[in-house]
Amino acid sequence: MHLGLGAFHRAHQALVYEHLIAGGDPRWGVVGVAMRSTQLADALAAQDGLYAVQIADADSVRWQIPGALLRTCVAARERQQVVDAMAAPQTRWITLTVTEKGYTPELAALIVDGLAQRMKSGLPGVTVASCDNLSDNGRKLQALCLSDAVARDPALLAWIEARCAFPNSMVDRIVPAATDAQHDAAAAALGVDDRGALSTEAFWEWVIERRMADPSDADLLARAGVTVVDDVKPFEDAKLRMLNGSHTALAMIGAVQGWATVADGIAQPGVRRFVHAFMTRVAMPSLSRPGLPDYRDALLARFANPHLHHRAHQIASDSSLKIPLRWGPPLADALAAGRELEPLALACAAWMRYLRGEDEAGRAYDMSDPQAEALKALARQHAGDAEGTVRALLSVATIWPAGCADEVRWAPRVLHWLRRIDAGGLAAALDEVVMA
Ligand code: CS2
Repeated sequence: MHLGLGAFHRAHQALVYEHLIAGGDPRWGVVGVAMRSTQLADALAAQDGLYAVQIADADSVRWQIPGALLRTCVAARERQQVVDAMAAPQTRWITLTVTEKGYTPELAALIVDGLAQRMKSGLPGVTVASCDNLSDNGRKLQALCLSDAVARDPALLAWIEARCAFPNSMVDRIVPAATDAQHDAAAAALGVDDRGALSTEAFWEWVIERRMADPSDADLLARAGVTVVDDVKPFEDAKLRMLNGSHTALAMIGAVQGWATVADGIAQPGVRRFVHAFMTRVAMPSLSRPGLPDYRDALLARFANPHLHHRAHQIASDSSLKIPLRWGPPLADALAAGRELEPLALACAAWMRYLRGEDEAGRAYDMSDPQAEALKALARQHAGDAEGTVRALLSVATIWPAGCADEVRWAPRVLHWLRRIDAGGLAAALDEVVMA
C-alpha cells in the first residue's frame, strides 16, 4: 500500500515493485491511496491502474508501462477502504510520499486506525516506510504514530512498538509534475490517451534502513536494486543538502530571473557555476557519503537533462517547509565549523527577493506555500529597506533557527547579497559569489 499517489511514487517505488513482479514474485502490487484529490485516482482506476512512464536522459529515451498499481482510492473520500486495506492479511508493506506538510496528527490517526484493526484481527505487524524528503523520516513518522496510539490504548502502543517497523529511507528520482505535454507525448509515442502519463530520468536510488517487520523483505528489495543499510543518514544528508538544497536555490533564482526549468538554468554558465559552488563550498564539507565529487558532477548532469521539464516554480512550492530541512543543517554546520557560507547567504537573499512576487523583468507570479501570505506581507512591509527585510525574514521562527537575525557571521552576509541583487541584478551577484 502506498499513501500519496503523486508522480513521484508512480515513477519510483511502483517501478521497483514492477521489477519484483517481472522477476516472478506475483505477491507484489500496490493499493495506491491519494490523500485528497480524486481526479488522478479516478483517472487511473478508469485505466486499470496502467500508465506510461517516459524514462529519458541525454543518451536514451524509452517508455515503460508498469502494472504494479492494483487499485486506487482516496483517503478523504473512502477512509474506511484505506483502513481496511492496511488491515488486509496480504498487506505487509506500507510506503508514504505525502510531502513535508503531510506529517500531521490526521495522517497518524489514519495509519493507527489501520494498525489497530490489524492487531484486533490477530495479523502480523507491517513495515511503514516514509519516503519523503525529511531527515530521519522513519523515526518522525514513528513518533507521530506512537503519540496517537498512546492516547488510545497501551496494548496497541505496545503492539506497534513490538511488531511494526518504521525504517528511515532516502529516495531519489527527479519526476516533474505531469503536464499536458506528457499526455501528448504518450499519445504520439504509444497511440494511447493516457491521463496518468509521466516523464522521469533513468537514474533512481532508494536507500533504506535494515529495520523491517519481516526481515526477508530486505533481501527482496535488495534484489530489485534497493540499497539496504544500517544507517541511512550519510545518504539522506547528501541527498537533502546537495540535490534538494541546490534545487531550492535554483527554484528561487529561476523565479527571480524568469527562466522556466532547471535545465534552462543549468544551461546558463553563471547559474551552473553557482550550483557547483553551492554544492562544493556549502554542502560537501560536512557530508560523509563516499565519492562526493562524482556525486556532485552526476547531479549537475541530471539537472541538465533536456528531457525533464522540471519547473522552478514547482520546486519553489512549500519552500517555507523545505528550507529548514535543506539549508538549515548546512548553515548550522558552517557556523559551528567557522566556515564561509557565501553561496548559502546568496541563496537566502534570492529567497528574500523571490518573496516580492515579481521577477526581474517585472512579471508577477504566484507562490504555492502555506506561509505565502505571511511571508509576502513581511517582504512588502519592508520594501525598499534591505536591512529591515533581512531582520524580519530571518526572524521567522518556523524557518530559521533562533538568533539567526543577530548572527554576525550570517545576517550581514545575507544583507550584503540582497543589496547586490537589488543594485546590480542576480546574475552579477551569482558571478561575484563564485569568485569570492
Ligand atoms: C524537489 C524534489 O520539488 C522538490 O522540492 O527538490 O522533488 C526532487 O526532485 C526529488 O527529491 C528528487 O529525488
